[in-house]
Amino acid sequence: MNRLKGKTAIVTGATAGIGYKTAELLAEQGVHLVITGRRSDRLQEIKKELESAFGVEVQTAAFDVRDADACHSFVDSLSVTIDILVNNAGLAKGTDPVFDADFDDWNTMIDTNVKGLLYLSRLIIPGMKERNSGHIINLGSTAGHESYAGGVVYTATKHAVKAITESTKKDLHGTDVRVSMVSPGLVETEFSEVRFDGDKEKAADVYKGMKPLVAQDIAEIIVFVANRPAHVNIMDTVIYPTAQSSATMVHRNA
Ligand code: NDP
Ligand code: 8X3
Repeated sequence: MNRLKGKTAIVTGATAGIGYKTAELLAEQGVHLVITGRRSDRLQEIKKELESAFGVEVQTAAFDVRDADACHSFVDSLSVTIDILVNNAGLAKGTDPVFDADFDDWNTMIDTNVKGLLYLSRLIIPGMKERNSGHIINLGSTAGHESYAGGVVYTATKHAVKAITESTKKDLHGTDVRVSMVSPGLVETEFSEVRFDGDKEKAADVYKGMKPLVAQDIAEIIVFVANRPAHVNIMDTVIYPTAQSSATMVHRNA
C-alpha cells in the first residue's frame, strides 16, 4: 500500500548516491520533494528529471548544511509543509589514526554529519510537532554501531547520529512524529572518492573483489521505513552487503 502519495519530503544530499536514489524512489511513489546539496547544477538536472518522469513538484535548495544561517534561510524560505525529513547529507574524510589526522577533516565530518543534521532537525521538527505529524529519517551507518581503526571521527559522528536519533524519539515521546535511522555498511557511491579526496583508484579498492550495496538497496529501505502505517516507528535498520560481516570482515575474491 502506498501511504506516501501526495506527501512532501526534504532529502538532504540529494545530488549523489543514497540521497539521489531516495529522491527518485520517493518521487516514484508520488512524493513531492525539496532536494538539497551544494551542487546547484546537479540539483537542477535532478529536478527536471524527476518532475518529467513522475509528475511531482521538486524544489531545490543549494546550501551547505554546515552553515547554520544558510539552514535557517532555507527553512524560512520553505513554501510547503514538510512531512518527511531525510537527513542524508554526510561524508567521511580520510582514514588517518587519531595521532596523525587532520583537524580540518575532523571539523568537516563533525560539522556536516552531526551539526548539519542537528540544525535541520531543530528547524524542521517544531512544525511537525505543532501538526502532530511527520517523520525524521537519519542516515546512520554500521560505523554508528562499531568503531574501526582509521575511523576515529567518522565512527564518532555516526555513533552521535544514533544517540541523536534515540534522544529525538524520546524528546518527541507522546506525539505522533516518527523518528528513524537507517544504518548501511559498504555502499558504492561517491562516498569513498570523497573520503580519499578524489583518488578513484583508492576508492575502487574499498569495493574490490566483493559485491557492495548500491544506493538503490538503501533507498528502497528508506522508502519502506517511511511507508509504514502511522503507528509503526522503525528505530533502526542495519544493512550489510552479504560479503561483509563487520567493518573489517569483508570477504573478497582473490
Ligand atoms: P555521496 O558522497 O554519494 O553523497 C553525499 C551527499 O551529501 C551528496 O549529495 C553531497 O552533496 C551531500 N553533502 C555532503 N556534504 C554536504 C554539505 N556540507 N552540505 C550539503 N550537502 C552535503 O555519499 P553517500 O550517498 O554514500 O552518503 C550519504 C549518507 O549515507 C552519508 O550520511 C553517509 O555517511 C551515509 N552512509 C554511507 C555509506 C556508504 O558506504 N556509502 C554507508 C553508511 C552510511 P554535494 O556534494 O552536492 O554538497
Ligand atoms: C560508511 C560505511 O564502513 O566506510 O558509513 O564506515 S564505512
